[in-house]
Parts: sequence; structure tokens; C-alpha cells
Amino acid sequence: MPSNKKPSEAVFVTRPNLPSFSELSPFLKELLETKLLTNNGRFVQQLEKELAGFFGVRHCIAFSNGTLALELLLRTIKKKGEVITTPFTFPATIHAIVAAGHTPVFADIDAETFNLSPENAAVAVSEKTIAILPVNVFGNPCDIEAFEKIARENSLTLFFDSAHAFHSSLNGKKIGCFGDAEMFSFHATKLFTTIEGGAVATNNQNLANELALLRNFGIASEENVLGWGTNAKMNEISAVFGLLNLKKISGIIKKLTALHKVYHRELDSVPFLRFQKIQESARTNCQYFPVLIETHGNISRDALCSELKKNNVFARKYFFPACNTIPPYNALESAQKQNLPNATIVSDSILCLPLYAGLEKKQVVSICGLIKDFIDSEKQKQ
Ligand code: T4K
Repeated sequence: MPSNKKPSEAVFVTRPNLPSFSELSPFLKELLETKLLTNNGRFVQQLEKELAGFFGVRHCIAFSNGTLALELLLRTIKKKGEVITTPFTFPATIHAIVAAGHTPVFADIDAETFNLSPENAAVAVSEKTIAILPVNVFGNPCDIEAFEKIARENSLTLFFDSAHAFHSSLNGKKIGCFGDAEMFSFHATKLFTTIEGGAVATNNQNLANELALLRNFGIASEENVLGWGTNAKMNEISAVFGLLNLKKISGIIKKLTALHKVYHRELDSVPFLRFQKIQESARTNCQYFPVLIETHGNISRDALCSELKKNNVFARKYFFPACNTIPPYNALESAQKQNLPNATIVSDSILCLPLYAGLEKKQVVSICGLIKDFIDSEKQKQ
């Protein structure tokens, strides 16, 4: 369908929030002069301190990426066992569980919030369960209090995959201060980015000490190697990006929130579309704009995604395929689709529309125009 709403340049699902060259250059100059580029340098230490303050926790450990942060966090649970989690997530969540030597157990999500359902997670608890790992999907805080109760009653570790949830909050408290620990991703596609990077936020001193060792080959000091470890250290340039981006975060959130409102204003009354529910006590960071498209004749998620692509708009099917359908996890007993109906429907009908601070309101209006034109014209054909 040719459209005058087609953007002249490709519009991607996201674009990174970057510091300017003039902001970066004094730091780069210092790094080039000192030649101290990695291995727990001063900028990493400063970023960890500032992030701990931001999350409202005692400790923040920076990593080279979110996947390794999560894997190492899960490795701190010495007893191997089952980790209850959601199938509606990026594969990294599940890969990290397996890399840490545990077994993922899928429980279904809530159909409206797209987050792991505490009721379904409670049913999945067995004598082999060691931990629960909910994901705050698209920055939408999950039912944290319910998970805390299940973890307490069953003596389970509670970690959160908060890869998307930087700056989100629940009852006025920042995501990052809940459970035993929370993991964040600072990838280039994330609201708060260090190019590649990640972190664990926790109030547990022993856990923080252990993570600092694990990310540095298990090396405590020059002649003191305490055990297994790997290389998961953040480098100094990434830390500098983080320090500069942290200063801008409120402005970025304001822009994203305004764009979120434009999407809702334009799309809320469009038939066959459904949106993610945010619980009243929670604030999302508005990093993503996910929409579910109900299949109706030729109207479907896939058809809309292709139509947008033809028009230079590159929306993304996050998270399709659902993790319970990908090998080898599809062989797990908990992976059967009939036990995960909500995750199956959401994964099969989700589309994340472009959203980032550099996007203009008029571009959002044009994207919504393309969506409305597509749905109107397909409806008329039926
Ligand atoms: N847990 C959860 C729930 C996660 O979502 C993720 C990662 C993790 C754990 C693991 O964290 P990390 O180990 O990644 O820190 C992206 C990201 O690579 C991934 O970090 C993220 N989740 C996932 C949801 O999305 P792709 O394959 O979709 O990204 P890509 O390269 O297709 O980029 C999307 C768009 O962003 C591009 O079309 C253009 C734009 N872009 C991307 C990059 C990389 C840029 O403008 N510049 C860039 O440098 O996975």
C-alpha cells in the first residue's frame, strides 16, 4: 500500500542514547593519556557507586554485558536445581540459567501484563526448585510483592531479570532494590547504555564480593586466585558512556513518556489492538511500546509487521519465538505449549513499535497512520 505517511529514512525499533563528542572527549583524552582502559578502573568504580545510589542499594557490580551478569549471579547459588521463569523473554534469560548449571522451569505469564504470573510460578514450585527469576518485561514491574511472598514461604532465592527496567519503579522505589538481587542490561538498545554492559544491584555484601571475584577470573589479588571465574569486566570507555548517560536519564524518560502518550492517543481506539497493562502502583520507564494484534482475516501481527517494513518502519517481534519453543528448551517438560497459553498468544501476536528519545512526535503520528490505514483497508476487504 503506497502511503504518504512512509518515512523517507528507515525508522528502527530503537536508537541509542549517546553522549555528545564534546562531552566524551575530555574523558577519552584522559584514557588515552593514562592508558588505564580496564580491570576495575576508576570510571567503573565511579559508575558502580553512582548506580548503587540511583537504585537505592548498597552494592552495584558492573559487567561486560547483562547475559554474563545474570549467569554469574545464578552461579552464586551453589546447589544446582530448578529455576522458575517466564518463557516470554529474550533467550539470554534462559541461556544464563543453563550456563550457570541450573534447569529452567517455565510457568505461564499474565495475559495482560506479559510478566510471569505469581500464581503459575507458585504451582511450579517443587522440591528441586532453588530460585525464581521473573523478568520485568518491557520495563513493566512484575508483581514483586507476590514473588517475595512465594520466595519467603518456600525458602527460595529471588532474582529479577530487570534488563529492561532501568528507572522503572514500584510504590515509589526504583527497580533494582528488590529480591536478593536484580540484573540490568546496558546494551546499546537499552534506555541506559554503556554500549555493551550490565550490572547487578544488591544489598548483600557477600554476594557483591563474590560477583566481583567471578567477573575477574576468581582473582582476588596478584598471587591469590580463589576459584573459578571468568572475564566479565566492564571497560573504562563503557563506564564513561554510563556516567555521561546517567546525567541525561530524566530528560530521556520525559521524552519517552510523551511519545508513549502519543502512541496511546493515536491507537487506543483502533480495533484489534491491545496494550500492555501496567499495575497501578508501578511506573514503567516507557522504553518499549508493545502492541498485541488480534488476528482477524488478513489482519495479523505478521501482516502488519511486513506492511510497516515495506513502509520503512522496522518494528520488532519481541519476544518471538517464545523461549519454550526454541531448542533445546522445547524438550523440557514445562515447555509444552498447552501449559503456556498466555505466553503462546502474546508471543504470536506481539509487535514492539519504534520508540526512542530521538524519535519525533510527528514520526509516531505517521507510524500510527500507517497502522490505521492498514487495519482500515483490510477491514473493508472482509
Ligand atoms: N534479559 C533480557 C530480558 C533481555 O532483553 C536481554 C537483552 C538480556 C537479558 C541480555 O542482556 P545483554 O547481554 O544483551 O546486555 C537486542 C539486544 O541485543 C539485547 O541486548 C536485548 N535484550 C534485546 C531485547 O534486543 P536485537 O538482536 O533485537 O538487536 P538489534 O541489533 O537487531 O538492534 C535493534 C535495533 O536497534 C536495530 O534495528 C537498530 C538499533 N541499533 C542497534 C544496535 C546494536 C542501533 O541503532 N545501534 C546499535 O548499535 O537484540
